[in-house]
Amino acid sequence: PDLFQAPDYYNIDELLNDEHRLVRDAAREWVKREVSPIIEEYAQKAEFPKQIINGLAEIGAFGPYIPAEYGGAGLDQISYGLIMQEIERGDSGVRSTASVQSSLVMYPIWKYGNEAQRQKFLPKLASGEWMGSFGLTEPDHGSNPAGMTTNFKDMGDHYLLNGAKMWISNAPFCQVAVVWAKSEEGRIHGLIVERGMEGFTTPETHNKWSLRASSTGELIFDNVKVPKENLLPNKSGLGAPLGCLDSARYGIAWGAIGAAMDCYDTALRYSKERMQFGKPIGQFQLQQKKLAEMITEITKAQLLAWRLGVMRENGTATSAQISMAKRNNVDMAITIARDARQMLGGMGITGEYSIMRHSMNLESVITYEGTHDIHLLITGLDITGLSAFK
Ligand code: TGC
Ligand code: FAD
Repeated sequence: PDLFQAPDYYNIDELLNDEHRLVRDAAREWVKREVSPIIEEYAQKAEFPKQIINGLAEIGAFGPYIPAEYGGAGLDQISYGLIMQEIERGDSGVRSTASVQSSLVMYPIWKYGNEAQRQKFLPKLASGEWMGSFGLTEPDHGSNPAGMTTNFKDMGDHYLLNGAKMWISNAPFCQVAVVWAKSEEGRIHGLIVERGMEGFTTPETHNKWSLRASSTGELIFDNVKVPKENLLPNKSGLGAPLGCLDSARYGIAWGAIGAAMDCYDTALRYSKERMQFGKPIGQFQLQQKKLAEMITEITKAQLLAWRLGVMRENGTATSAQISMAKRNNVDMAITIARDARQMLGGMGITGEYSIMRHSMNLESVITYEGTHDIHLLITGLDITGLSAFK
């Protein structure tokens, strides 16, 4: 059984309203019931558990903050964050699937799409009937998406799309892909590419040691005819995909707390049960130091995420503030995962416990949605006004 007990050292529950707690508890119960019992097996066999798609939709994980008129859950930013926290407590790969669907596929269609596109795509994405992917990264352009070479030409009655995207979450089974490509004038636009369009393929990426329960692949466009009505009309330029990343990175700042909580809770319980030298290992100062630092860092990360959520909700959070939270909280989680794994000794490397899986997953989380170093440079730019990228 999943014995997880969420730490709340500073009584952060008091900062939440009834709806937040309700949404959080429903997600927590669902993860215990539907994710924890199966996720290790799926990670071991490197497969996304498709049977959880309906459940993800039911707990509001697909478009938590998208208005109900489009099938979204119509929740606020704190509820969105709490759902991500609970899902990532189960597995970062499952949270990735939800992040991509919500913030990288539904968000751009909602914000940059027209009414017909919203009506056509959002309800089916919210229910999980259709799954989406987001193609920004290319084989030769990761941290610097402005250099992308994927492009489309205006052929009169349609666009002709060519190029390739790499490292795309959900790609192998997506029904729709929001793809960022350059026009003949070199301006970046978002196009909705649908499975079945001729010349569009999505080969899976194999042999990952991280995020194994999430399906990753390529998006390849070989003279794909994209109907003109599939171009997102209301925003273009690099700021369009980066705006989606703001929303996803905010969710990751919360999600990482979930992974860290699970590692801490597991290590704490183990430290009280595991006897060495005639004592529980939790009685040794070196192990207490690890646990005490973990709960301190989790508490700081919770406060950062909560405050950022309040600022997101009232529309004042800056992209640089989001970068700080994503970077800090993922780094916090990966450090805790590593220390927690050591506390379990040999047992820590097995699939009997979730820690090694979290630890490996977080290697992707610290890389995608902007690497650890890129986010540091975004903070550097924000405080000095000097860009290290240009
Ligand atoms: P720069 O000149 O700074 O900006 C270009 C334009 O964009 C605007 N902008 C933003 N707008 C909205 N939100 C943001 N966060 C923004 N950041 C910048 C900016 O104002 C400007 O607008 P305008 O109107 O003046 O043109 O761009 P740059 O080329 O110098 O690049 C900056 C840099 C390096 C920070 C950016 O390229 C970056 O963030 N790189 C990291 C790439 C990245 O995060 N890729 C993620 C791919 S998706 C993914 O990983 C999904 S994982 C899936 C999962 O969760 O499972
Ligand atoms: P690079 O950009 O080549 O970076 C290599 C190293 O160089 C990094 O350490 C980086 O920090 C450093 N570096 C780069 N530029 C600088 C600089 N200016 N100064 C200092 N250091 C620098 N992308 C999508 O579009 N959609 C997805 O759904 C998606 N899902 C993903 C899922 C997984 C499992 C993974 C691993 C990645 C995913 N990505 C996705 C891609 C991800 O966003 C990129 O991997 C990431 O942005 C880094 O790009 P890169 O791998 O090309 O590394």
